[in-house]
Amino acid sequence: MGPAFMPAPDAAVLGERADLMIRTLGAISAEPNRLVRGFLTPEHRAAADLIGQWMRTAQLEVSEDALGTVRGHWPGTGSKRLLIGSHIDTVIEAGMFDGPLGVIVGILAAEHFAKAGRNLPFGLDVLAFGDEEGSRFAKTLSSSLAVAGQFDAERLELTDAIGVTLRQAITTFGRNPDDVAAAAYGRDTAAAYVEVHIEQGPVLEHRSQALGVVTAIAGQTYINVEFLGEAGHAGTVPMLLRRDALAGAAETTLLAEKMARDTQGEVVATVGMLRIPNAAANVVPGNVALIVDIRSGSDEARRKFVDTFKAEIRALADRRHLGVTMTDTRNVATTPCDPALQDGLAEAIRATGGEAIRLVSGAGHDGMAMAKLCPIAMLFVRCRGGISHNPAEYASPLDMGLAVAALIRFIENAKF
Ligand code: HGY
Ligand code: MN
Ligand code: MN
Repeated sequence: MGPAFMPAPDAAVLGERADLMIRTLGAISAEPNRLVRGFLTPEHRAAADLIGQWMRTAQLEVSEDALGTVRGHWPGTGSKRLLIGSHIDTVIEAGMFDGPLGVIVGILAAEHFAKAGRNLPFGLDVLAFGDEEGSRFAKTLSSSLAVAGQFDAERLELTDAIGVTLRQAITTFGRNPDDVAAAAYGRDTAAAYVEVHIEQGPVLEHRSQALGVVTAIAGQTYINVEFLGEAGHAGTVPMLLRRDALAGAAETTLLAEKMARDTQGEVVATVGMLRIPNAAANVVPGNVALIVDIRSGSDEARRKFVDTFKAEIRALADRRHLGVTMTDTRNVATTPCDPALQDGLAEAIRATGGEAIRLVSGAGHDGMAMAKLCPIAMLFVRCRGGISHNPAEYASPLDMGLAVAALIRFIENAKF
């Protein structure tokens, strides 16, 4: 069982260590002046190697699966394992904390038990996933879905922007695509999954709380909308005779914003990607595609929003004499966090002096995939100004240290 005495975790010291690790990992990027780390890229390889090194230093047993997920294992006296993880891939021009914070806090918490030689009744597995952001291949969460035993082999044929398939990218990364199935945990092994993540919103800061408990991960609908009008000469086509696809896309973007604002926060909608093939300043755009990201903590509210939104798009396309196609490329239900695990995290936060407020996550996470394997929970860490997916993203060393202390407390009290 190891020594009865274990030093109480020192949040300030742990926070400084976490901060140094975050900055060291944050320097691994495809570009010198901004953080870009895509799935199965050389930067992912370098980051995975660094994570593996930290896990070994923490006295964890390190392995890597076919999708590049690095695992650090600390054995327990029983066969079940508590899975702790997050992702190490990033969006383009990312912040350093989104993803890596959860892996680093997991390593520091597992190290607390490993260095004390304390074998709990369950094992600890820290997981560093490489594909949460979906910034390289169209479908995301491939690595956590594989761990959850839900990887669809068709994904191997997905191609990135230069035509490289996921299958080829796995091989280039040094892994074997035929081994994907071996990445999955058995349901009898995976007791639960806990993810620590920067909040990426302003609630904890507004409530002066370092930590919070997530109640659910908002459901998501992605709609690819494509308008077909008529390209024309910007100087000669009279305004009333135009079939301007970009004007249709612009009206759609403003419609999404207005409809979402009218829900008073129940639904959020974003157009973050718009494509104008053969764009030119002196050409009336004849073809424009956009992706609409729609999220809500309520599946019913999101479904109603999407139905109304699509009807309004068809009406505006008719008014503008545009053709329009709409394809749902993502439809993910709201993912609830396990109530008992939430209570365990709440008790741990209170033990570190917090109020343990509870909130919905508007951002998506690997927990959406892991919930298909086992009960999940998420611990949020205060995010300065609520800014994320932005180099200004920041969590303080002390808040990160409190997250480690709370996770240690959660693990000590957990019963699986
Ligand atoms: O889109 C999301 O919510 C996540 O950051 N991938
Ligand atoms: Mn993100
Ligand atoms: Mn994330």
